[in-house]
Amino acid sequence: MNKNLNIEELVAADTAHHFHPFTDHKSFHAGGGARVITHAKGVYIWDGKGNKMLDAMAGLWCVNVGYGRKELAEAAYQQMLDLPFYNTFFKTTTVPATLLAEKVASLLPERFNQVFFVNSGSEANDTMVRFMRRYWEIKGQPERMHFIARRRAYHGSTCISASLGGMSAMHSQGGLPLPGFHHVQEPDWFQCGGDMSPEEFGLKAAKEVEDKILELGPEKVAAFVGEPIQGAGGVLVPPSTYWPEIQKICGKYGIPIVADEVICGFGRAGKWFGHQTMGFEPDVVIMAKGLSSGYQPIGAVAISDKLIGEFFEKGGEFFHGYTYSGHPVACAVALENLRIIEDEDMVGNAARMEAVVKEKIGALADHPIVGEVRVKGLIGAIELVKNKNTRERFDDWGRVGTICRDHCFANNLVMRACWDTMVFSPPLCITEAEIDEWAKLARIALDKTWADVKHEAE
Ligand code: PXG
Repeated sequence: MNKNLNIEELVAADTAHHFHPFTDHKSFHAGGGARVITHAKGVYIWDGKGNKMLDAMAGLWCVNVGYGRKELAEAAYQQMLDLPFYNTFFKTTTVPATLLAEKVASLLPERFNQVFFVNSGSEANDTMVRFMRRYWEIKGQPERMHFIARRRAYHGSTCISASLGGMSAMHSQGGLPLPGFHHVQEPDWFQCGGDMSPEEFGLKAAKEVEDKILELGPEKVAAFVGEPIQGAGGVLVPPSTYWPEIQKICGKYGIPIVADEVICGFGRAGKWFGHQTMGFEPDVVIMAKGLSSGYQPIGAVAISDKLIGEFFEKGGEFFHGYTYSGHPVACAVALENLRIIEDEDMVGNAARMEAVVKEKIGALADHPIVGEVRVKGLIGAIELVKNKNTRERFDDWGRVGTICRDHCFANNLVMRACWDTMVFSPPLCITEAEIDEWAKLARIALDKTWADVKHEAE
């Protein structure tokens, strides 16, 4: 870090020139500008004012190996010296792109042997949509153009991936979703399950997928797309009945399942991939984030042998790719990242730490403002409610979550608010002592939030 950095000047320059993503610009420009993050180590980040914060979000659900891993910087440095760029178009490859494709295929279930590289989760989903539509053309079923996804799903921010996602706020701007994208009930028992048991609700949510297939006509559906656990939607861990039923329904109508593993992949939910944790078998797997632990922008789409076999046999050229598909530096870093995850058994650590998080963060369920704590591996959520027993929310959904998030920040803890759901996804290297500290900081933030809004519950 540049020790002579003048943070006030930097913040002023940022406000003057930096057009930020996912930011309320009116309040941003009226307020004190951006928080500057200057450096990080392990599970901690530091801001320009010298505050050290426990990052229970791993950046943006992505820094799986934790911050400050020198090996990753060295892998990038060495690759930049050897070959900073070459493309992977027109029957060309580079060493790291090939080795990474081989490695990713080896980590996935056996039926996956072909991996397409992109630069982000959004591009991965765009690629998947182009692939699936082309696949069905090749199969002589060009009318299969329609995708079924869930409300509150997040699949990215390009026109296609935002259309595929089910975020109503994103759809409210610029004429989205584009035609061909349909959304059904998200498997959120806590918010939407009413008097049903979670298992009953899981079946009901899955039934909506079948209803939508029949409404559109099975012969028009290209694929069903879902995150094994919806992340930005509020860490919605589906009831145990949900995914097996989805598998049955999609099997019945011959509709491929796409698992968007951008958050759940690479150990997050306690196994290498979220579909393994949740117990279903996708035909396509979407990856990004944990693939490089965020040290480089890279994503990937893996396609099962069944789909790719027919595609290769009859497809000819697929007119699709990005300049930086399989970028050698990003691939070299991702390879080293996967080596670290494997050698240091970080997937095993996520599985082991699940019990510790359940014990320590789970203990917050006794708090008057907490309606539920749910945890799978190292991803989870804390629901903020007005009434614990009825699961009733506070008015103006999202307001209390923002209050709590601000109290977290003020107490040197990073957790994200998805409406009134506090979500977490810490680095997979987190230790018991760090989870202990996180739980203490979280309780302080909950106490302060409750003090602010308690009168509304009385
Ligand atoms: N799929 C999933 C499941 C994601 O979580 C994407 C695709 C898109 O990836 P890129 O790399 O294009 O951003 C994501 C990204 C949030 C938040 O507010 C979550 C994401 C991105 C930005 C904000 O929690 N997830």
